[in-house]
Amino acid sequence: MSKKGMYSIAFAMLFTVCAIIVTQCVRSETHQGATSGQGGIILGFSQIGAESAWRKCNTGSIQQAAEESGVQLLFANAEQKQENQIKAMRSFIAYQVDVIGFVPIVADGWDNILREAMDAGIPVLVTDRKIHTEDDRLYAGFIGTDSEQEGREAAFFLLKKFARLGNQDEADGKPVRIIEISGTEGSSVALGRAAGFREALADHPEFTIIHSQSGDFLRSKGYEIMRNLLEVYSDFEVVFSHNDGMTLGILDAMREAGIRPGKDVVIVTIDAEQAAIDALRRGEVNCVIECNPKTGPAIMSLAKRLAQGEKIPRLLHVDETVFSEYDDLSSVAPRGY
Ligand code: GYE
Repeated sequence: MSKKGMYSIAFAMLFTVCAIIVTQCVRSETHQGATSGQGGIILGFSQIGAESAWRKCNTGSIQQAAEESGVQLLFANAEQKQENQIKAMRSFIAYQVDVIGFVPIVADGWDNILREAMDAGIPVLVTDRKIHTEDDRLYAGFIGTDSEQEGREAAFFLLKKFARLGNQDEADGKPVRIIEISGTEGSSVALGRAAGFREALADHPEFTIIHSQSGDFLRSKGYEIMRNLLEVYSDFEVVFSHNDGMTLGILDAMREAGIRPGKDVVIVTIDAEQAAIDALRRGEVNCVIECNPKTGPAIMSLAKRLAQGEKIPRLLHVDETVFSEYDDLSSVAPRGY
C-alpha cells in the first residue's frame, strides 16, 4: 500500500474514534442535563403493537405518564414480533438510556438481550406480561397483570353460574362443555389464564374443555374461529375468551348464526373494555374480568427509582376486579378503553 493510502486509512480511523468520543460527550451532557436539569430520565420502552383496544390504552397510559412526569420516552412499536423487540432493546442499550421497559410478547427467549443490558449497567423493568429466565436477576422487577388469577376468576364465575342453574353437583351434574379461545401462543398471559382456569376447575370434572384454540388476541380471529367452530360443534354451554377483542368477534359470529350469546351460550371474557361492559349490560356477555391497562404512572415511578439505583419490588400486580350479570352495573364508571 502507498504511503498516501496508509495515511488516509489512519486518518479515517482517527476521525471515526474522534466522532465516537464527541458523540459520547454530547450524549452524556444532554443525558446529564436531562437528568439533573429537568429531573427527567430516559426510558426506552418496547411495546408489542396495537392488537387491541386494551393495548392502545396501555400505550396511551405510558405515553401520557411519561409526559406528565418529565420522563423522556423512547418508544418503539414491535408490530407483534419478538425480534423487533430485541432490536429496539439493543438500540436502547447503544443509546445508553437510563432504564429499559418492555412488554414481552412471549415468555421465553429474553436471556441474551437481558444479559446485554445488564453488562451495559442498564436496569430492565418487565411490564404487563411475565418472562421465564434462567436467572431472575437479569431484570429488576415486574409490574402487570395476575393472569392466573384472571383465569381462576373466570372459572369461579362458571362454578357459581352453573350451581345456580342447578347442575353443578358432580354426582348428577350435566356436562358443561367449554370452548376456550386463548391469547397469543407462548405469551405469559395466555399461559396464565389457561392455567388458572384449569386449576380452579380441576375438582369439577363435569366442566370439560372440548376445544381450545389461539385467536391471538385479535377481534378478526375471534370472529373467524367462532364461525368455523359453529360448523363443527352444535352443543356447548360456554365460551371462555382470553380477551374482549376476540369476544366481540365471537359475538358477531354467533349472532350471524342465530345463536344468542349470553343466553344460549354463557360468555366469559377478560379485559373489561367499554364494549364488553356494554355487552354485559345488554345480556350478551355474562362475566367480564377486569385487566387493568393503566400502568403508565406506576411504570414511570419505578423507572425513576431504578435510575436512582434503588431496588424495586420483584413482583407488582395491578388491582383488578370482576363484573358479572349478578352485579349492579349502574355505577360502573366509563372505562376509557
Ligand atoms: O388482555 C389483551 C392484549 O397482555 C394483558 O394483551 C395483555 C393482553 C390483554 O392485547 O387484550
